[in-house]
Amino acid sequence: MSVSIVAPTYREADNIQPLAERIRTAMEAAQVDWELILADDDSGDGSEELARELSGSLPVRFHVRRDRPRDLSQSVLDGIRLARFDRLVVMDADLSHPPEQIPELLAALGGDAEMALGSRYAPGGRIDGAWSRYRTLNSRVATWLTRPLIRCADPMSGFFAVDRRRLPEADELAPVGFKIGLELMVRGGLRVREVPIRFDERRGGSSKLTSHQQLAFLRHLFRLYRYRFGLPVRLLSFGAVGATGLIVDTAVYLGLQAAGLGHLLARFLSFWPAVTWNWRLNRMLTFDDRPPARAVGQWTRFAFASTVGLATNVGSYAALTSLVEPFKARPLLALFAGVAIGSAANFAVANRFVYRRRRPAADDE
Ligand SMILES: Nc1nc2c(ncn2[C@@H]2O[C@H](COP(=O)(O)OP(=O)(O)O)[C@@H](O)[C@H]2O)c(=O)[nH]1
Ligand SMILES: [Mg+2]
Repeated sequence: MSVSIVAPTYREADNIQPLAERIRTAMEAAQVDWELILADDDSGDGSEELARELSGSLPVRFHVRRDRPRDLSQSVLDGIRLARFDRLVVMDADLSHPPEQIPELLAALGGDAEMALGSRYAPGGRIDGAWSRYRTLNSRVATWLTRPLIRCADPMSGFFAVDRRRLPEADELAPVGFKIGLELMVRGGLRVREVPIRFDERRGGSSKLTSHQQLAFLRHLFRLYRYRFGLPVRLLSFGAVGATGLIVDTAVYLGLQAAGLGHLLARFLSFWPAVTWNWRLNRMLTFDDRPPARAVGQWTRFAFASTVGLATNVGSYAALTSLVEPFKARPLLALFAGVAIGSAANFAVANRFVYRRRRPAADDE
């Protein structure tokens, strides 16, 4: 049996040698042929030199991504591409994931299990070392947020075994940040078998899990929800963006009047910053899976979509209050209905013509 072990690293110089040695001991005992690929993000802490030295006596390879924002998931995907064997194990390099349990993961793979997941929360799993209450809560909340996507006790674990041939193609994946395992499970639709593990406190170095990473996680979750649930998630996102746009609209409208402008002019002018705000946020979030388009053209199309939305909004208000019996006596209800219908029209045009699925030739950079 043979396995490629991929460990993402960022400034793990203290841990690389003990990691490689513990893997060697464990693999020799289990008679597994192995290689360790350190998927590094240009740590610049001597890891590279160290790995080169180790590679004289152990099957250790070092891969560096340079000149790109660092990203654990992308590093792991690079490592997977480079692997010599199809049977893969992904694990952290900080000795949180015990190399001694790699054989158990490999044994759990196969049959109807397409991924064997090292699980801290499955019965029998445990966490050594004192976690702060904040860290525990954080981990629990993050796990709970994945419930609609995947049914397993520890989907956030970064310790797993998979067969490369079962993985989705790289262009079907869009992970950001730390949770490559979750990405593979959800987009690959992999059947998961959990193996309880003993999770250790990291040995040397320091954790890279920052608030920036947590934000990246929310973004990653959003992408996975959109992947899994499609239109409703896109609509929700579009609606939430619209609600923030309304705040911009109102603030500018009030600000301009405070500066001495008349209310009609203020109303006309405040529409544009709000449109611009919405266009930008939808580009960054709601439709960030669509191919990139030139900003000016896309803004113009979005402004058009918003005008259609506004016209539909006001138009349906007028129609409902003058033609439809229950609304005649309830103008506020008609206002809400107008907002809903207008937003739907806005969305429909944006979805079809603004953030286009495929890039038409005329819009090429
Ligand atoms: N390539 C790469 N590896 C990373 C990056 N951030 C963290 N890692 C590695 O990913 C693993 C888990 O990160 P860690 O900081 O221990 O996160 P924590 O276990 O959630 O505290 C470790 O092996 C890190 O060295 C990154 O930006 N790029
Ligand atoms: Mg760690």
